[in-house]
Amino acid sequence: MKIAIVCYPTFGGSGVVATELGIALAKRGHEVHFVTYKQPVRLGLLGNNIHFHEVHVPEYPLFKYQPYELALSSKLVDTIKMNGIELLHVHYAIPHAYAGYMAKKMLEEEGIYVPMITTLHGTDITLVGKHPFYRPAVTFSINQSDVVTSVSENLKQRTKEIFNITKEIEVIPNFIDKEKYDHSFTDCQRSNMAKEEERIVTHISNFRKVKRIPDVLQVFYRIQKEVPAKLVMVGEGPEKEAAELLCETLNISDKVLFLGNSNEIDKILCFSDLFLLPSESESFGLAALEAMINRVAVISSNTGGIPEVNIHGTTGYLSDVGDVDAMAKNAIKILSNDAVLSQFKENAAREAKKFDILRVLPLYEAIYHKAYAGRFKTV
Ligand code: GMT
Repeated sequence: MKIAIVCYPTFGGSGVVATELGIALAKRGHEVHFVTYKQPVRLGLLGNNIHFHEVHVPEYPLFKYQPYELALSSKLVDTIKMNGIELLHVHYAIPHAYAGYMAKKMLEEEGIYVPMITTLHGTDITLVGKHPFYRPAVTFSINQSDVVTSVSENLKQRTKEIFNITKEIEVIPNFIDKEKYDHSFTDCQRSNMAKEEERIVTHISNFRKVKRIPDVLQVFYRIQKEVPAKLVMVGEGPEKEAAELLCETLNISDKVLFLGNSNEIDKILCFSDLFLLPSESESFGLAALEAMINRVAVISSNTGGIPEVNIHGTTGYLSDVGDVDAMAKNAIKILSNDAVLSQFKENAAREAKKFDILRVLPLYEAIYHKAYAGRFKTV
């Protein structure tokens, strides 16, 4: 099929999922067209089956806010017409589903019917909880999508609680490409990060409030008092500076490395023993899944969709949001015994394989075909 994918091109989870999905679809022979304002960070070389169309929003002095939705919907109309696109898949409701709907309607005026799949990722839903004035537009664009998917069962329930949704929501979980991790790095360059006897604890995120970065540091503070350890913090975001200050206050700066954004997540996870994800809310927790496939145990909060990924007592442990004592206690239990640690690592990799893209991709393909077959039924 010829598929247009709309996503955020940044390091955020939804952009990563959309990009990896597009790459996998292209490998399966589909023609994939990414439509967004910058080439997605995980998208490598473009080729016969993978194309990128940049949405450009010209600066115009009259506008206080440049109209991205308008530029996106116009770009979609052009891209769909010029490339014979058969299906539109938008990741993240705000404003992608809204712009997608406008494009769809403009095309219908010309007798072109392109079904739209909207995938909800979580922050598009919670954002409306915080800013209810978005509700009418988001409810409308979700209900007007031909198919709506959510990345976890929990997100599906939350969406139904927050919005008046008339559309069925299909759960298609996030995924990882197991094959990418089948190679075992012979040298993770672990010695660059920590001493032989030290455990390596890792956190990867966009350092927003929702990630509860101070909890990451408080858990690590307790860990390093009991077990020799280093903490590797990967990512950039508004909480980073305060985190660096808190490290000084806790007197752990020499044990914490801030690496910034990275395209080499798998290399970092390769030398990690434990992943910390104490988030306030998390629709899925893709970062935890990426850790697990790299044989890293997970200590997380029990919020949102995380329990669908991190299995308590098997791949790691879950605790209430903010319960840093319980998180630290469980982390120490895993880290202080070699046999226990390797059992958790093995379990993590095994459970992660259940989310292999080869299992998940056919679920998307099935809804694509269903939506395409019913494309003349306008919603
Ligand atoms: O919070 C993030 O890490 C970014 C955010 C996004 O919208 O890109 O991630 C959301 O989507 C990811 C992919 O589906 C999920 O794995 C994350 O759990 C979700 N984040 C939240 O719900 C806070």
